[in-house]
Amino acid sequence: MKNEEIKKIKSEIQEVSLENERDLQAFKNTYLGKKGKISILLSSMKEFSQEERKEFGEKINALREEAIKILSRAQTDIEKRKMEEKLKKETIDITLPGVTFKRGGIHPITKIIEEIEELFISMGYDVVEGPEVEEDLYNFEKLNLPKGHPARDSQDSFYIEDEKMLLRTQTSPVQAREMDKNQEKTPIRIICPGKTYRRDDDDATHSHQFTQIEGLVVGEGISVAHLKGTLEEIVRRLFGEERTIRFRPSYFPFTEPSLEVDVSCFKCGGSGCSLCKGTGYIEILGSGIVHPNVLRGCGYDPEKYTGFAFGIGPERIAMLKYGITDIRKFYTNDLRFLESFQRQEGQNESQ
Ligand code: 2NL
Repeated sequence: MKNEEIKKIKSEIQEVSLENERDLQAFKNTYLGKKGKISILLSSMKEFSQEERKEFGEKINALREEAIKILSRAQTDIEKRKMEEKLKKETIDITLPGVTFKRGGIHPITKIIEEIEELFISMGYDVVEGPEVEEDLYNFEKLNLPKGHPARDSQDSFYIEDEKMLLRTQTSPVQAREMDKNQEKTPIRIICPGKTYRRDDDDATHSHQFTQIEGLVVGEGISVAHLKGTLEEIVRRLFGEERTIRFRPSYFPFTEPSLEVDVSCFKCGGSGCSLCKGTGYIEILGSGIVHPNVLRGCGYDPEKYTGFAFGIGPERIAMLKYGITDIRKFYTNDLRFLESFQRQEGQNESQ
C-alpha cells in the first residue's frame, strides 16, 4: 500500500511541469512543505513496525531527495531563462548617438591674463599675487595717495567696517608689499595680476569688479628707456610685430613722470578707422617712473634706486581684441557669450 503511494508520488513529481516561481512554490508546498505529501508519508512511519520503517524509510527519503533535486534543477532553469530574456531586452544599440555633456572652458579674461603672464615670464619676471582685502596703508598710503586725495574718495572704494581695510582698488599694493619685504636686497622684476574693486555703477565701460595686471621693475639705473623697450616688446607680441607705440604725458599719483601708452591701430594699421576713431592709435595702458615717495615709503633710497611701473586692464585688451563693446558681458555669465571663445579655440567638440 505504501509502495504504491510512493510510486504514485514519484511519477507525479517527475511529470509535473515547473515553468515559473509560482509553480516552484506550489511544488514545494504540495510535496515538501510541513503538510506536503512526502512529509505526511514520513510522519506516518510512526505506525510502522521496525522492518517496515527500514524499508519504507529509505524509499521515502530517496523520494524526498528526488523532489529536492527536481525543484533545484527547475529553479536553475527558470533563473537562466530569466537572465537570457533580460540580456535580449537590454542589448545596446551602438548606432544610437552618444550622450553629450558640456565642457567648461577658460574664461576669456583668464586667457588674456595667462597670455600676458607668459610674455613677462619669458622676459624674466616673477608673477606675484596678494590679498584682495587690503590695508589702506598698502592700497593708498604707501602709493603716494595720502588721506584727502581725491582718488581715495570713499565713493570709489569698498571699505570694510572701519576705514582701515578695503577691497583693493588696484593690484599696486601687492607690489608695495613686495618692495617692503625685499628692502633693497635684490632688483625687482614682477607682474601682479588679479581682481580689483571700485564703487562704480556698472555700465558698458565700468564694472565694480574688474582685473588688472600691474608690473614693476626696481633697480639701479632703471630709466624711461627700459620702460619703453619693455612695453614695445610686449605690445608687439600681443598685437603684432608691425605695431608701434606712442607715449602721451599723463598723471598717476604713484609715478612721475607718468606716461599713457598707445598702440598703432591693429585694425587699420594706423591710417584711421572706426576702432581707433580716425586717430590711428589706441590707448592701451598706463605707466611711469616710480615716484620717489613710493620708493621711500617701501624702504628704498630714491637717490640710489629707480624703477618703472605700468598697469594693464585685461578687460580692455579683451574688448579691443575680440570687438566686445560691453564690459558687463564678462561678468554676467551668458553661456552663449562664453562659449563663443571656446569655439574660437576649437575646444568645443563634444565627446
Ligand atoms: C592704468 C595705470 C598704473 C602703476 C599703475 C604702480 C605701482 C607701484 C608704483 C608705481 Cl608699486 N606705479 N603702478 C603705475 C602707472 C600706471 O596703472 O591705467 N592701469 C589700468
